[in-house]
Amino acid sequence: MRQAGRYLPEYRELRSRAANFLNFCYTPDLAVEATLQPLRRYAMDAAILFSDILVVADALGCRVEFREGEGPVLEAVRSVDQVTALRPEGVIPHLEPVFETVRRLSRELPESTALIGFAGAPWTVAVYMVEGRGGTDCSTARNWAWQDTDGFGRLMGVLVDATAEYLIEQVKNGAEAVQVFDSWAGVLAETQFRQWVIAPTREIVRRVNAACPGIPVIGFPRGAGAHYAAYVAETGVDGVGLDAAVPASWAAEALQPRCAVQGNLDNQLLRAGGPALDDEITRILKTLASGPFIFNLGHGILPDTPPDHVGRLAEHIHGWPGG
Ligand code: 1CP
Repeated sequence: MRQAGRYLPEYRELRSRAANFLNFCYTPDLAVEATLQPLRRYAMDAAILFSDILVVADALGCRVEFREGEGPVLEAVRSVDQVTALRPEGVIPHLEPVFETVRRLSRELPESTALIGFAGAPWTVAVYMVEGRGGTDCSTARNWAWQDTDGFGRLMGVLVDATAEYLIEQVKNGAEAVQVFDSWAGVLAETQFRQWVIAPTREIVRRVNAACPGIPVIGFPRGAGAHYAAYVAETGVDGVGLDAAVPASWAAEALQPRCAVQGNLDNQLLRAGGPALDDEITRILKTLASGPFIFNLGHGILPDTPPDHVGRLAEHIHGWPGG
């Protein structure tokens, strides 16, 4: 999940130096620094590349703008003609500044700190491209997918290719694991979940595994509920990110025998702090830390989280046997 961001005063200062959020992501000096800021404060075992999932939409030619207080706004893609007008061949050249950031980070980070690259999953990036903004119920994308499955499938095909290439390029430049964020997986009914979450993710995992043997792929189908089991069994991911609503005891029984699990502290509790935070960290560790496990939040860190709470979390985990 996000570990950089607005909850850190030094991030807000750095952010104010870039003209806009995408320039921030495309300026290696700033993106390297934003990635490293949380590691300077806390004993984190891994760094997550500072970028955003929407850079792939931008690189395809679907212009993205991050507006203060409003979030991302995109030129909506709602027809096959608009899909045909996208520029898949431009993706890798456009994202060169991100690869430069990855190269610099891989040189700067100590051997013991893993560098995690990432991309949005095709379904989630498609939702932003079709809706044209965040914070919707994804109904324009879901409706297109039901009414014109082949047309929507064309967009998904472009995104599968671009996402796989982008992740492989991150690994070639130094990422040691990659995570695929499917933040809107949870809105889909079973048939669409299989078609637009499981199938494209399986294809991306297959391509990354073929090009980058030994590099773990972590999937995060947020809100997938009972679909988590099929997601793990059928996509071939090496690790799965759990949102905060997934019962840890169920994940230990149903998922951990097949892959590593990552999660799943409620980001609201990290912000709230206090004894309930300590109790919950302990409960998650007791339930999951005897299997393959990466402690994480169930979703990104909230901007009004007190930085001390994050420090307390890192200390608590490192104090755990084997932490
Ligand atoms: O400075 C700012 O105010 C911008 C806030 C911000 C940040 C810090 C955005 C805008 N993106 C990011 C960075 C980011 N995004 C990272 C880098 C790692 C890190 O910060 O440590 C990562 C991994 C992401 C991933 C991301 N972006 C996701 C997937 C994970 C998730 O949170 O579900 C999604 C959905 C986005 C889209 C996005 N980017 C930014 C916003 C505000 C949003 C959400 C818009 C919405 O739908 O409401």
